[in-house]
Amino acid sequence: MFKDFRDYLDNLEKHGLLLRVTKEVDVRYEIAAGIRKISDNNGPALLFENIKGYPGWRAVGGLFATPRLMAFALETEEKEDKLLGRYLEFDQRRIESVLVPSGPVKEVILKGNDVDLTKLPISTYCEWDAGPYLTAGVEIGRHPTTGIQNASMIRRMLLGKDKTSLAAGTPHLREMIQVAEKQGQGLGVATVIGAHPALAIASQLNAPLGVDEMEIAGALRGKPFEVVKCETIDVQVPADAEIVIEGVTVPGESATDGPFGEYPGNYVTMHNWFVSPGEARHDVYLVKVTAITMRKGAIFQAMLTGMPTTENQILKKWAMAADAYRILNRLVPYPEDIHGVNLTAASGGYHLVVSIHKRAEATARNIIYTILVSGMPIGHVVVVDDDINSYDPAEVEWAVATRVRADRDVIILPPLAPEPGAAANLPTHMYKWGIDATAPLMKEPWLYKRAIPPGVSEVDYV
Ligand SMILES: [Mn+2]
Repeated sequence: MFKDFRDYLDNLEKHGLLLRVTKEVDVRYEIAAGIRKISDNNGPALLFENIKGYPGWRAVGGLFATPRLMAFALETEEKEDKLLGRYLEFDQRRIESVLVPSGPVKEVILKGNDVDLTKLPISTYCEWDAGPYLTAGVEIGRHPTTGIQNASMIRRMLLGKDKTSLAAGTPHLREMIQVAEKQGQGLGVATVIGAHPALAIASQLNAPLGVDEMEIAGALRGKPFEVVKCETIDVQVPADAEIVIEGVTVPGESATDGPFGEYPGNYVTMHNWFVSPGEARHDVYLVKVTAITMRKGAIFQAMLTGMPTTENQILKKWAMAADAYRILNRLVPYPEDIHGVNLTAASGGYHLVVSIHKRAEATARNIIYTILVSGMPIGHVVVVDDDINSYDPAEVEWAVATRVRADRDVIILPPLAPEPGAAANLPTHMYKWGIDATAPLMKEPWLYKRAIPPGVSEVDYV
């Protein structure tokens, strides 16, 4: 069990999963390029110790860049079923946070004119990005009426020494900002950078509004988060975080944001978000930063998104798969009939492949319909039989190639209202399809079986 963020980094290094980079790097593209390279080469995560123009600063990046790194953060094995199973162990559990008077995050407190985000090594990531972005922060806010906190991750464009955008794509934070604005106030939002990894992991779960994801994070790490009060806003944050940026949304004002290379793999601007066909949405909020608190020698965290596969797709992959599993668990008569639930990282999270033990012909279709209208941001569902490994793209392709009758098994839904978190300038959120790539139930099942000679595993001469 990791004690805190630094202990987690120490453990990563001990296991060869964190590399110190002493070569000087620029926050403009160079940190991102390093993370890109390790994302494409199965790690390790990187600790940049020499950042041009930011003497004394260190920045870690790519912490969740590979399934191996995720498995390490989750303290489980790097196997699809183990990773999903780990989420299903903790996603319904809670351990309440404990308020403490102070903690390391208060070692440095900057307020008023001392607030200057340009002194933090905030990266610019992809070629056409509009500017530097905060990407690895967990945004924590408190619901103005219920008083319950919420944790999620949202991109934040740097707009000045004390200003950022807040492109509130996650529905709960957006809801809280809207409630505050109706009361004529801004919402206090704390950006937590460099906390115990359970916080970032739990922030990706689809917990209902009214559930504090930090309590799920407590359940994941097996002990409560110790939290301290922020200096300038009514929010509580992990006492041992590296950096906390406190800010307040400015009611009635919107911010510019993007283009920014996002999780679908392309650039996402805000003017083409939509709530229904043709209806533009402009809820990019402006945040005025009111304080920055830090540990001494704080370690910054960079996080790459953009073209899959990056830590963004990996970080949400099993959180979303667990959500899909919970939905399907209620749908099929026998939960053990669900063999694999693969939210593919390579699709940016838009493809779900489900393998099932099929007892009734309609089950695959029911799975497709149910997931596509569930409100999850999944655009395409492929259902395969349990003799197909849903995590192996080649096996899935073979099932699609040999078990699909296009006139019957390709299901195209009429346009749907986009789900609350719809975030991309892509058709995926409204125009959805599924493929039933299961073989029909029949008396001669060998018709659809893979043709393989028996005894391959006993061959010992090659
Ligand atoms: Mn939430």
